[in-house]
Amino acid sequence: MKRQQGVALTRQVPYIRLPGIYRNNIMSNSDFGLIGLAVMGQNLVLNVESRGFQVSVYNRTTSAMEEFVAQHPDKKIVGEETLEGFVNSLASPRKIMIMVKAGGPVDAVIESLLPLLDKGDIIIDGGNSLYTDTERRDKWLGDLGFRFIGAGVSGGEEGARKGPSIMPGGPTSTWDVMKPIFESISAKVDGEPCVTHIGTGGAGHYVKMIHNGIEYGDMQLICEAYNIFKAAGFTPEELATVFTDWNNGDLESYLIQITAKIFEQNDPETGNALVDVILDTAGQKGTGKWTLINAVENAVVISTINAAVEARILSSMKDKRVTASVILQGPKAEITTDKKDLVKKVHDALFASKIISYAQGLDLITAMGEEKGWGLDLAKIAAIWRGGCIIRARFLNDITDAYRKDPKLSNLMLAPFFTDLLNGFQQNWREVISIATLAGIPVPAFSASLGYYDSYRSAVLPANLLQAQRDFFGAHTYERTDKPRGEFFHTNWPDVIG
Ligand code: NBP
Repeated sequence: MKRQQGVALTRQVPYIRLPGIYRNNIMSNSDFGLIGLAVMGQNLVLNVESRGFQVSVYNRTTSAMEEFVAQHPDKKIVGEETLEGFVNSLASPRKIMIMVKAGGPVDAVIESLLPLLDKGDIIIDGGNSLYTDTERRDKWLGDLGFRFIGAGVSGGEEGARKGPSIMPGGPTSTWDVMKPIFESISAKVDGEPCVTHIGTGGAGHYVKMIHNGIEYGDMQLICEAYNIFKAAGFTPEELATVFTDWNNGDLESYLIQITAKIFEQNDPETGNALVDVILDTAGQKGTGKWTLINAVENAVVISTINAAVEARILSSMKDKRVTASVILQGPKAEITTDKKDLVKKVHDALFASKIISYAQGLDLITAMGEEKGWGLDLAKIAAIWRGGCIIRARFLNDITDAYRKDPKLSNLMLAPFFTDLLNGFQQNWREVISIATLAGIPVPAFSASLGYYDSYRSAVLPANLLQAQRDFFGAHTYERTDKPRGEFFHTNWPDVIG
């Protein structure tokens, strides 16, 4: 067994190398173990270690482990070449976090770990696993006497290093064991750690999935604002100023902040703004798609997130779009609205759409929580998104307040604070969508959000005609406006020839 390690030990004892093996007889076992030393794993290890814990690490490809350990000689990090060595280096009950690619690799790691573990040891899957996989693993490992936590970790590389938002799901008793480590490594907002026990089973990974869906929505809404400003002739410098100003106001958020920084970044090769040389095709890893599938299964509308996922798909069809751009006609993408006026209008449209996106995402979390009996606390979920994660934003304080005041809130739009905002924003929101549409600029997420808002506030929708159509071709029956609900009627519609 070969053990590589960063030198600094808790008690500053020298590292002892015995013939043939690397071994330290004096050093205590590690408090925490992590498997998977890619970007997230490495940064989480540094984070955990920085809070005073000794961490053992293992990676399938040994060279990655060796390089990582060598880069951090002063840290209490123990590198192991073999899984056996890794497992043996951990204090009992072992706490092992897996940070590998979601899907098959997680099962592969668990399967190779199981013969080496003792009952009661804790495995934490910190990757972006599909919550149904987490539910399966929870049962599988629970039945075998092991303890399992499926924890969503958000914040990317920087969050993992400095303090992520963590969404753990699993048995309460296992959470209690992990709580001190999770609370110490998580981001803090107003002294509160951005981690809470989300619920049992796959609840943590489920909430992380919706978090990612909301992230898709936020990013697309910002892109639509940018596209409108571009058509109005804003330079990258002007865009940087707009987003910096927004970040100093009620739209303050990580994504607005990094967007301002992106506009300030020049391309060393051309000297132009870097954003202008980046190809307009977006990638995705699947959490947005999973969110959509789950929304359909739960009959919950998440039209903003849906539009965001579809926008990425359309963006990836670059060749088809280029071909169509010279065949299909539309107006010149040019906006002549006064720039200051436009900034205010787009601010309102963006904020209103963002409220809708969160309202929809939280609606889906509520529906699924009820379906699964997870007992989810929306105020706590919103609170742990206030720091560390990609969607962290000032207005999550207001969302937290709204759910603290009314835990049974039926829709975020109906919390008085957000109702007032939407009522105030709605006129500019409409105007922005009109301006963009008349200039042929696609604003699918702005439009989907407004469509949801208008549908939700419509006491009467045209579904009367829809029910008539259904009854016409399929005798599906309908209810009447002038009869009690629950009474169903059918009409013998005329035959149609053809
Ligand atoms: P990746 O998702 O790129 O995974 C790379 C790691 O998985 C490497 O350590 C690799 O080992 C290991 N691995 C693979 Br691939 N197949 C394996 C197998 N069959 N057995 C053992 N190890 C295997 O890493 P990441 O970007 O750090 O993300 C880790 C997890 O965290 C993912 O689930 C990701 O979705 C999630 N996440 C990522 C971010 C982010 O910003 N990147 C943010 C939040 C969550 P190798 O070195 O031997 O190939």
